[in-house]
Amino acid sequence: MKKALITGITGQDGAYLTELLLKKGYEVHGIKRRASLFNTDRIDHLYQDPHEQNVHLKLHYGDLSDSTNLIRIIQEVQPDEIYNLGAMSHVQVSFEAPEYTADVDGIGTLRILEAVRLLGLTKKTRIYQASTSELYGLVQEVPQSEKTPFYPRSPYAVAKMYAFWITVNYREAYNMFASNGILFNHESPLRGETFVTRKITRGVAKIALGLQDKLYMGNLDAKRDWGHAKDYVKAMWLILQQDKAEDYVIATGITNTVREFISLSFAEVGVELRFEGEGVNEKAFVAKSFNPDFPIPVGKEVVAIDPRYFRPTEVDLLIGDPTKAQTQLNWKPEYDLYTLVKEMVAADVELFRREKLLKDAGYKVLNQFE
Ligand code: NDP
Ligand code: GDR
Repeated sequence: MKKALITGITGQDGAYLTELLLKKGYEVHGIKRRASLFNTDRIDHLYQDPHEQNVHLKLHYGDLSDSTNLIRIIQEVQPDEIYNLGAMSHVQVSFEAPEYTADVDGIGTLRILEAVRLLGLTKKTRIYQASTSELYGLVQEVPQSEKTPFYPRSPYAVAKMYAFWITVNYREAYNMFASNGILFNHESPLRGETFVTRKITRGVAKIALGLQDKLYMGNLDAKRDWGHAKDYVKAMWLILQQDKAEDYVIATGITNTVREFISLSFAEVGVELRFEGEGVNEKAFVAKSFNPDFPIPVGKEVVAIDPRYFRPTEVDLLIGDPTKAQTQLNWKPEYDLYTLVKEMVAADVELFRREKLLKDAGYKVLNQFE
């Protein structure tokens, strides 16, 4: 039985990857951070009581900022594959916590590589590094491929650039099987609530159910190549099954603006929008409302701009060229933007329907103080 170790197992990708690897018969080990509240919601359905026989999912407390703990866990587990998904992954937050981001996202990767080397596991353990389309930053060329030069535009992207190159360097210097997946944005109903897609689908669901008035957004002109996390974790696995360690772009090859994502999401609840104005004065109003389940008045303002969400340096346009992954990995995504949006909006409508039911029945929504 192959053993995999996943950092960031409690995140969006960690959850989908764990599910995939368990299905493939792996013993999966994950590193979770100690938190003052439970933080394993996304993988609770996969959790097995450690007192049972044949437990295939095991969690270890740890942190990418702590070498001692990473070395101990890697020594204990002796993994065949390590998926380094752990990171402070929010671009805007990285401007507020740049040193922490550099430590966890940049040096954290070095700590994993060095632990494998020090423990003499370079022949046994294959390493996947979660690299990102944010490395491309300021547009040099489109579509972006493995050959496109990097120009990172945030402390997050700069830290990930270090992680990218230290992975390449350990591969070349010590002949390790260490690969970067340069993944473009990928989303799902498990996406963190403050990333733009999930913020939109949650907002749309709440507005449709009468639980929220308006959605405040940042830059609506940013263009992203959005895929589904379920498709993208398959690529991570494929990258580690190759004969040779290499780096791969994983993307759909199609780009859309944030504004378009908003329109598609409102369309899922039967609402057509009309955008008016420019920059900070842009607003969106309900132009047509044709779903009797969610009767939103025509003319209602549902989107406005809050400059707080603008970034000091923005990444304007991402569109990936997945040719290498398609030909060498035989990777092909099953979802497109429409099926992704449909699934995300439906999941959030379901989530907030439950909240509304509780609220209407007089129960207080948990974790909210008055
Ligand atoms: P999430 O933010 O959903 O998950 C991040 C994970 O990292 C969580 O499990 C989090 O733990 C953990 N983590 C955060 N800080 C630390 C730390 N100091 N030590 C150990 N673990 C830590 O991210 P995604 O699942 O979306 O992304 C996975 C990886 O892929 C990240 O490295 C991200 O930067 C990268 N990436 C993501 C893309 C995307 O579009 N989703 C695209 C390209 C790259 P906790 O749950 O406790 O917060
Ligand atoms: P990104 O994702 O920065 O691409 O990083 P995010 O969803 O945060 O932003 C995408 C674009 O939307 C614009 N935007 C807003 N973003 C947020 N979060 N909130 C808003 O209100 C808002 N309004 C407009 C942003 O300015 C940006 O242009 C994600 C993360 O998962 C990274 O970890 C990963 O490496 C990259 O994707 C690929």
